[in-house]
Amino acid sequence: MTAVAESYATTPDLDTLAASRVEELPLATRFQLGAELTPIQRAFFDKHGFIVFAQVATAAEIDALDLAVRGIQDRWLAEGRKKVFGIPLFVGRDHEGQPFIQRFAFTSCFSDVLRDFVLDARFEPVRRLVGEDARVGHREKDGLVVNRNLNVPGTQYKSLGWHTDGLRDLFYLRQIGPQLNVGFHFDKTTKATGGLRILPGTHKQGIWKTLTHKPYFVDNTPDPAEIAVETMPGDLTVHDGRAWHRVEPSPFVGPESLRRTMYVPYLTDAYQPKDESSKTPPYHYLGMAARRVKRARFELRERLKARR
Ligand SMILES: O=C(O)CCC(=O)C(=O)O
Ligand SMILES: [Fe+2]
Repeated sequence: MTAVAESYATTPDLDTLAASRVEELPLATRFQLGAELTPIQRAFFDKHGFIVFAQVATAAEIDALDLAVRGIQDRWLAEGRKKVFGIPLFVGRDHEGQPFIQRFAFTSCFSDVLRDFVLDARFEPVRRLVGEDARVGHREKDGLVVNRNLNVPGTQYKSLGWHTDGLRDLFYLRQIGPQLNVGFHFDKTTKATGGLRILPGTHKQGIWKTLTHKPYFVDNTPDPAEIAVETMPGDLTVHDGRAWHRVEPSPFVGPESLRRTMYVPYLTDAYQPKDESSKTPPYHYLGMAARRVKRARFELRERLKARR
């Protein structure tokens, strides 16, 4: 009756179940995105703080998006760009030692392929889950973010420790509000190959647990209660940023470890566009410092190796 991640099967009547049957569904359930979110889909998301919609994008669309991202990388590397609208890029190395952008911000401002894709009508029900008047913040927050986790020597971003996304609100002394993270997944990831891990249900924890349940970002050890959000290329996931989550690194090294995701900023608060003169938000300085240390360590190791 239910879809299990191992077989990646989907069942036509799954999405029309009564909401009261949510308890019967395994956490690995994969839903189908239709014209509206169904009661069972809403119940699942509300209960667990995340939901997976199977293959909302085709293989051809994924290829076109990937090509667009690589085009942006070529331009930004040629320009020697370090930031976009104040948001630092994460620039690491690929498996051949070439510069490789691992976190892009505001990509939809630099590619019509990306912009048109995220504005496509099929994603309307997801936008309305965030709010009836929610908009895609092309120029707000970090814009349309593309992450490329890669496990190679010299990587700047192969994983991410435990966190909630509410910490950013605290930096601004705002109350932590619901923040729905809508992600497109370009690659297959399974429990065994790394990827997103969530503590289901923790989006309903109090502020104290949000602050103290785990040390932010430094701890990336598996938790017995975590679940792996397994994805196929073209899947869309929504997770509540107030839930504890992390990204497990791939056990592979090199191109096989590549995990590409794209996160859409659906926003409902006052319009706050950014441009090239925008300041870097304070919390990004912590990340920049950490990446500088990582880079220095990597370069030192390379130099020592070269001397031997
Ligand atoms: O890579 C992911 O799927 C999640 C990334 C994430 O949690 C974040 O950037 O805050
Ligand atoms: Fe996050």
